[in-house]
Order: sequence, then structure tokens, then C-alpha cells
Amino acid sequence: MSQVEINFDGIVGPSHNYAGLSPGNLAATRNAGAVSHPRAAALQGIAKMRANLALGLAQGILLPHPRPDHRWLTTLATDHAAAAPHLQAQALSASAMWAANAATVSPAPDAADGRCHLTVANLVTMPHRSHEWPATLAQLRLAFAHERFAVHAPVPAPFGDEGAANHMRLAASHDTPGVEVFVYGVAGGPFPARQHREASAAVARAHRLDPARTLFVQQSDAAIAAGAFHNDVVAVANERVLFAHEQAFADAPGFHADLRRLLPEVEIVEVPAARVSLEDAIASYLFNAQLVTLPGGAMALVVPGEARATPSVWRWLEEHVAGNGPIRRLEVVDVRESMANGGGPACLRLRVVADPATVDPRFLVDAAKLDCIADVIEAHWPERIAHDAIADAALIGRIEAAHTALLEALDLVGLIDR
Ligand code: SUG
Repeated sequence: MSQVEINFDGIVGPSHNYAGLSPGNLAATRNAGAVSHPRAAALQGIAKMRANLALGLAQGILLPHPRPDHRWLTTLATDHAAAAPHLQAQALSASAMWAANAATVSPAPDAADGRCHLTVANLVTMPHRSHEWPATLAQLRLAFAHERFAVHAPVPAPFGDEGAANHMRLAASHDTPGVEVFVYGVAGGPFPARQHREASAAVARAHRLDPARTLFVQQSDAAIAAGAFHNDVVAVANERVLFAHEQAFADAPGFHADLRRLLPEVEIVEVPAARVSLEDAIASYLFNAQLVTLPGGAMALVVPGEARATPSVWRWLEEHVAGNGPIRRLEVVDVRESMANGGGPACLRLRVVADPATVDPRFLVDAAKLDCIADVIEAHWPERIAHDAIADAALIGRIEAAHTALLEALDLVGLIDR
């Protein structure tokens, strides 16, 4: 079978809670201490996957990590019961759900050795995410064990790497050589720049990309300061289309010129600040959308409900679809539990262009398998987590049992739980 884009969604783990752990992520810090709803959150994620299947797209999954992360706490010479509250929260976070931060992926047509390369992200900037990579790597090594893939260990600290959320690929079509774009931030603003240029350069070398078709593009300071802690909050690309906010990049004209030179068929859809402010774009997650090619060849944009609820954004989208733009269809999904922690539809998925027959089938889903996962979630995921309950032994027991039940249902016990 030919190369297709497969979206691997992170299943929302049973410990999903609002601990305000990510400075610079305005939704997460605003909701610190709020009551979370892990069961609803995970079912919202399942519904999004069902909707993508209904569009005719290939769909995969990545699994929640064991939480609390006892191994990490042991390296800190403590355990969950004894740890200080901030460590308890960091060890319990379900942040691995945001699969766009799992790895950077370079499809086979872009690599000199003709393999699809994946580098697991080190996520070193935020303590609660810095311990995700070993469990992610275990899953990637299993899911992509076929010789058509090369799975790489993380770039070493201190070079921050947040994976596909700061990486875009433009190509005439998924299965032809593309232009890979690595977007980095520069430190100095009010919030951390989580993607370092040095890390992106290392990933590009490991993936054996053609330097002549690889761009390193600086994110604008204004975007980071306004709450765009990852590039995928202000830009998204799919095949020949770049869809971005006017203020996403430090030097948009220079970036656009490079793109046009390398990919003459590129279509750049830039949303002017005069139509949608950076604040509205970030609050609505207009760009944290899945821009996907439907089986017939047209493109659809999968946006969160918040985009429809933001008048400037919805007006712009409706005009675009009514006009002659490349986005022909809008799909609205409800992922509000994830959104409240700063994770929209695009954050929840990792895109891999590959032949599905080369992927471990336990990581691919159809409607029946999603029904089975939903049953486990209904039966085992906590209905709510109040922030002051994260130290509660009964809750921790419930979270761990829920995780085990899912691995059992998917035949993955002992394989990815480190
Ligand atoms: O890393 N939120 C995540 C959201 C990640 C969104 N991903 C992309 N944009 N691709 C983050 O900031 C908040 C967890 C908490 O505060 O409890 C959190 O980690």
C-alpha cells in the first residue's frame, strides 16, 4: 500500500488534571486548580478520532504513560506519598496525551536513506514533561519496529526539543520529497522559548534531511509573549498549504520567499492580524487545527468548538470556505477538557506518513477498537479530579488500575509500561 498520513492520537490518561504546570501556556495557568474530568476528556478524544475515521482518514493511537511516574520520583530520591506537592503534580501529569510533542517525524521521501525517521522529544523545559520521553520511546520502538523506520533517542539536554509541534512539512503530496521547516524560539521574553535551534538542527541531521530543503525559522517574540508556547498554536501545514497567522514568524516575508523557491506550488494562507488578533487566534486555537487531505483530494480543517465560538475567527473561516481558498470543509470537534490545559485538536495527534502495513497493528484503530477503548474508559477513568486530591492514595490506586485495564484490553501489558 502507498504512503498515507496516519494521525496517532494520544489517549487522555486517567490522571488528567489541572495543575498549572506550564508557564507561557495561558489556558493551563488560568485553569490551575480547577476540577478536571478525565473520563469526559478521554471520551472527547475518542470522539475526535471517530470523526477523523468518518472522514476516511487513517488513525492510530499512543497510550497514556504509567502515572504517577514512580521511576522518575525514585531518581529524585522520593515517592508519591512523600513528595512535595509540586513534585506530586509533575509526576502525575497526563501531559503525554499531547502527542504532537511526542516526537519529530520525517517521512521516508525526505530522508537520504529512504526511511521514515522519528526522534523522541526530550521536553526538557517543563519538569512535568521532561520525564515523558522514556515511555514514549518505548511505544515508538514497538509501533515503528519495521525496517522502514528509524527511531532515535532524544537530543540531549540542555537543548530543548518539543517535537512535531514546532515542525512543519510541505510537499506537493505526502508521498513526494518535501521541505521540512523547523521553528525555534529565542530566549529573552516573558515566557520560556521551548524549542531551541540547536535541538532542531540535531534532529535534522539525525533524520538525514537534505540541508538544501530544510529551513530553520524563528518564531516571533510577539507570538511567544501572547501565549504561543509552540508553533502549532499559530501555524499548521499540510501538503502544499501553509496556514498561519501574520505574526507567527519573526521574518514571514523571508520564510515565504524561501518556501516559494523550494516548493513553487506552495499556497500560503496568511490570516491578517487586522482580521483575527493574535489573542483571538490563541484563545480560539484556530491554527491548532488538523489540516487534512480527504480521500477525494480536498482539504478539511478540524477545529475546536472554541474557534466557532470566537466571532472574528468563525467569520474568517466561513469567508475562506465560501471563497476559493484551499480549505474546503470545516469539522468542529469538542476537546474542551484538553483545551483547558492548552491542548487543541492538533496537539493531540502525531502525524506519520507511512504504509499502515508497516506499523504494529496494536497502534492502529478502527471504529470497533475505539468502541472497546471507550468501554474501558467508561468503566475505569475517574469522573473528576479535584486538585487537592492528587495526593489521595485511593485516587492513585484507581488511576493505576485504569491504566492497567487499558493495556490489557490492547494486549500491551509489559511491553510499553517500562
Ligand atoms: O506542554 N499543557 C501542555 C499542552 C501541550 C500542547 N501541545 C501542543 N501545542 N502541541 C504543555 O504546555 C499543562 C499541564 C498542567 O498544567 O497540568 C500542559 O502540560
